[in-house]
Amino acid sequence: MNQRTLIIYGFETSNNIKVRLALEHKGIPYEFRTIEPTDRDELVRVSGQFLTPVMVDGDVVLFDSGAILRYLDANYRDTPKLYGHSHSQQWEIEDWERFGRAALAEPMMSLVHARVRGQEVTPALQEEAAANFGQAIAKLEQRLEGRQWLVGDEMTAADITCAAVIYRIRSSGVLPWPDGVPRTEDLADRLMALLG
Ligand SMILES: N[C@@H](CCC(=O)N[C@@H](CS)C(=O)NCC(=O)O)C(=O)O
Repeated sequence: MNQRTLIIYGFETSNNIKVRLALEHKGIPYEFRTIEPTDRDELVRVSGQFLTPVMVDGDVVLFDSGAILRYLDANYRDTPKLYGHSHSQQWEIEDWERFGRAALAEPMMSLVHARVRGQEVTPALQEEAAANFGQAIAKLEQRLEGRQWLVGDEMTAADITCAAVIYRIRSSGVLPWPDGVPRTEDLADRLMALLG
């Protein structure tokens, strides 16, 4: 497939980093078009909705980071797989991907969405988010004991999803970073090295 250049529209957020990690891991050339978060006219013209990332690959237009990862696996078959090599492995990857999108990302999203809505981010809301994030990180740290990857023996969509969220939380300082989570930090560092 493909003489054309795949395009991603986005800006610096976990879901955009996730898609870029997948493209780098697969070695698929792409152009990243940075949008201004306060001006989404082009995004809406291209994709008919408001959120990033958006992918354009020839005639195919997609939004939602998880949908884009699945599209890449289904259509770029001669590149490293993101969703495993067996039925049961795919289920396990999807379980950890769900964890990355829900328990791990939710504390950050609750604060970001409150700010975007103009709601007051109270100390109580912040404390609740920090406590929930601490619990999610503890689960990840435990899972990574004695293993390099969340599922199987190679990088998958599970690692990419969690690493992008971890990187974003750590670099933005939106939540206090917990002590004593070296395996989680190492996973994020190894994946972020893909972006140079
Ligand atoms: N389910 C979507 C969520 C997309 C999403 O929430 N995108 C954020 C950036 S990560 C966004 O554009 N938020 C709108 C805003 O910032 O106002 C995905 O996984 O791609």
